Amino acid sequence: MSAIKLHVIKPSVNNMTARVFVRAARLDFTEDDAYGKTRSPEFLAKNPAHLTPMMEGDGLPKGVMFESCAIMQYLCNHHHLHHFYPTAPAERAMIDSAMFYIVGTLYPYLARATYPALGFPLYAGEVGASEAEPHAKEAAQKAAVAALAEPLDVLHKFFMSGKTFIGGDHPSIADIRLGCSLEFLAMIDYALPAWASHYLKEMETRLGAAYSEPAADVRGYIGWVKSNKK
Ligand SMILES: N[C@@H](CCC(=O)N[C@@H](CS)C(=O)NCC(=O)O)C(=O)O
Repeated sequence: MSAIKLHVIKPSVNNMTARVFVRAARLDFTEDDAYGKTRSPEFLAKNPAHLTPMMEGDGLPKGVMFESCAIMQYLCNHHHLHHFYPTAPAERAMIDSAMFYIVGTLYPYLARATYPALGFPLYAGEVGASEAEPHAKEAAQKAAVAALAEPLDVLHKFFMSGKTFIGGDHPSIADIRLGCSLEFLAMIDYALPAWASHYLKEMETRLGAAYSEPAADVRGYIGWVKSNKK
């Protein structure tokens, strides 16, 4: 039996991140489709946060863990996958810095910009999730789209700074998190800067089927939502 069991929701880029990683790292894993199951008593008993990706793994104190980036960090540490997550403290610090910036700054803008169109629930307390008038929701969504440019520029100029990837000449776990996140921007036909389109192509070329296979689920979902809107 595989040591790693991933519980995933396939149209999600948070999930795509973990799904690409286990494939790229050639780990032995199984996947369970958790769509519609995350609030079930069985799932909640394992993971009260009801979030996917969730990984079941031997030796984890609670038997499971969640958060896409933490899953990648743990698996890199456990399997000594230094080409995805360098061990030198200064190099690792840059990967961590980029990854926290992606999930803490870029992704909240990206979610506010794309979730309404994707039909995904927005986070409580946000305009999009409130009883606000449609014009207020639209204004909030537009503001989020406009806000994306700055973190994208920082990721390019500061973290990549002339290299192909944040990880240098090989995609790191921060790159996997970034590439997967950017996939959702197709939902709103966001005009990616040229460097980002090139970067996504490089990610897919370098990681091959490890990237393309989970990407197909996200792209398929986006295509399906778009075709239903016509
Ligand atoms: N920061 C988390 C976000 C995880 C997340 O939001 N997962 C959503 C799918 S995109 C989920 O599982 N939702 C199901 C639920 O809340 O019941 C990560 O990167 O793993």
